[in-house]
Amino acid sequence: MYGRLPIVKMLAATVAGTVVISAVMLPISWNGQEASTAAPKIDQLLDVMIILSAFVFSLVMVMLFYALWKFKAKPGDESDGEPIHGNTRLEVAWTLIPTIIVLFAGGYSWAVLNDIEEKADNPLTVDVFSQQYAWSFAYPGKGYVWTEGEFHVPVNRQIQFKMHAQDVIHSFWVPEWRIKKDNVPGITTTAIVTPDKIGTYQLICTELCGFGHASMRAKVVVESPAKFREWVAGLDQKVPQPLMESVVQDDETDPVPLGSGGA
Ligand SMILES: [Cu+2]
Repeated sequence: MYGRLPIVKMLAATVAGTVVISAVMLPISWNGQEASTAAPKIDQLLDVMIILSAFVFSLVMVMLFYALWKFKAKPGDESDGEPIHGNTRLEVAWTLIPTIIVLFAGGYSWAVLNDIEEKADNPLTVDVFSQQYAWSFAYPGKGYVWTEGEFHVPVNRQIQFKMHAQDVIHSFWVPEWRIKKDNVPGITTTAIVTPDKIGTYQLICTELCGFGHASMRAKVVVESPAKFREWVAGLDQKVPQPLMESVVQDDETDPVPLGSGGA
């Protein structure tokens, strides 16, 4: 037998590792400014995941270095290692602990997702079209007026983005909103976000989609409802027919007139 593991010391080293890694990682603002109602909740989730990951990483490192130090062969020792037939307590522990961590992380993520995707009473629908290598946008409530490379949304109103891809998979990401969703050819995906800070942001394609992927960006303007109404009233182009077909196939889109409620 190897004797008992120095459990208390190993646990102390694991906790110390968790504290040090967390102290380095938590103050970093990984995604910049928070500009949607979902952002603080997602950032908090990320913080919890960082602490959990720091704990698991520290535990593995402590066990690894303990084993390296404790069971190192003496110089000149050419004999076989001791035969080992399992350790029930250890096996129960390394099954139970990860199970608890994964169930907790899954449950917590589920709760956050449920919360941030809860539908508001009067959402604004915006159709998003993505193709190599450009973004364009339509406002169904305004008779599908269409704009390229830049879109505006009112502040403090829930937006339901209906995503369409014309060729390959693209992905919709506005870092300050934290929301990220794939645009997949043949189906319509939905992203829900409530921007809560006026400003200009960047929409970034975050799915490697070809040669021009890095330049596939669009300007995002979050403004007051009045300014938004003015901007959208100035749009005079309608969605081109090939793009419109991908809207028609989406039987979920339920245009909410821009005039109703907040916008
Ligand atoms: Cu891309």
